[in-house]
Amino acid sequence: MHLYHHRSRAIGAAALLAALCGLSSALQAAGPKAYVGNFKDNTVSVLDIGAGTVLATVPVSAGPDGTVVVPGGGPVFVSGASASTLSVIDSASDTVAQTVEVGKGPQGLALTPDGQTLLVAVNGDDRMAWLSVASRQVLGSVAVGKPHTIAVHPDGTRAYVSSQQPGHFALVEIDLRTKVVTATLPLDKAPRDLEFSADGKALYVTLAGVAAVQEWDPAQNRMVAQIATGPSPHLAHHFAGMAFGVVVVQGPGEVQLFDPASHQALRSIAVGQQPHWMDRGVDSNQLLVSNEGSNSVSIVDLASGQSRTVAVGNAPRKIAVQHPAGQVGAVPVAIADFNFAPVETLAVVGQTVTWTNRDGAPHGLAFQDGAAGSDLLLPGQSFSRKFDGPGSFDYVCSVHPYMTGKVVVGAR
Ligand SMILES: [Cu+2]
Repeated sequence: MHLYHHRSRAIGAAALLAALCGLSSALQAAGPKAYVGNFKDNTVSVLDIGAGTVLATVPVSAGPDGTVVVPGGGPVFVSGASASTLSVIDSASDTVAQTVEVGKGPQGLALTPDGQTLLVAVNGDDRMAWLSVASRQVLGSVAVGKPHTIAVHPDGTRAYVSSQQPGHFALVEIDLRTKVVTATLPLDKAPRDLEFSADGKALYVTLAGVAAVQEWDPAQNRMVAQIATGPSPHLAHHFAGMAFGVVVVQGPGEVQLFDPASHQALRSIAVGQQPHWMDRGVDSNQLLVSNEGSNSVSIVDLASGQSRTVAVGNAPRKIAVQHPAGQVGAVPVAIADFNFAPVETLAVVGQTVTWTNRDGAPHGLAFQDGAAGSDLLLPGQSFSRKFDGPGSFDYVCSVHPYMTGKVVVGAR
């Protein structure tokens, strides 16, 4: 909580300065940032995407691997695959604010759609752990053999983990509500990465030694198609707002575009050597690709096929772009068994909380601050409220006033 206080003061001071000096347009011109882990330097390069420059080089835990940027100016989590810790970078100052012990050799990281929970593939300890983004406390873990990367379904209900357990390669499905393994889908080769399409209908999987991307149907837990690529595809995705899917192909050093419906390759764009990872840039035509073999990042315009190259540190692997807060999903609260679950909900400024009546009886919502609630929420119905400022917001069920709850909204 300390950190959040600190950050809100810093933002307040910057806004005041901008208002006094008429600098607001200059401040707005500062573009979004991207964070790239340099695996052999034990640093993260912070890029200004618009300017194509390196803003800062931040020392982090050894073997920077999984990287997650919490949208809207939240913290950046970087796993130290050669250590047992995560580095937490404050994205306002681009310095390490905290180092969190998570267990041996943490690799892939993933954020739940509500922005509240970070999932960690603790490879050396054979488990997937989860921690609170707000408190940075490890809350629990579930056994998974040699977990490598993690993909969360866009509806937030489940995660898939690539398991590189020798002799037992698999995709492991975990129910995120109960944190129980619900399926283990065997693979004949070691899985490399897995990503959900933005609509949640496809799970794209890459395997060691297979020159194709496998498309799995998460509704049926089976492989439904293969997309042929050049040698060594690493990461395939269909990002929100893009008309096509994209694959980083390490062998030829390119990004391949494909048609998600027909699974046919469309065209390829050359990037650097041994490209490792990618993220969607500031619009649906921009892609950022880390080039492990040429110590650079390519900022690719998918429409024209043109790209700019930015030099970074030694062996850049994971790259993640800082996206706006609007892309943080709503925080769900269930009304069940005449209780609000959770009773206390954490949110950030600008975030929406959605209550859904999962009981057999009608309930309602009355906020103590007088904001509009709902007199009657029938079973199955939902109510949403967006929180535009920080604070603590108490509420009760308007039908059963003994049912109480609270939303705590923190600054970003
Ligand atoms: Cu009630």
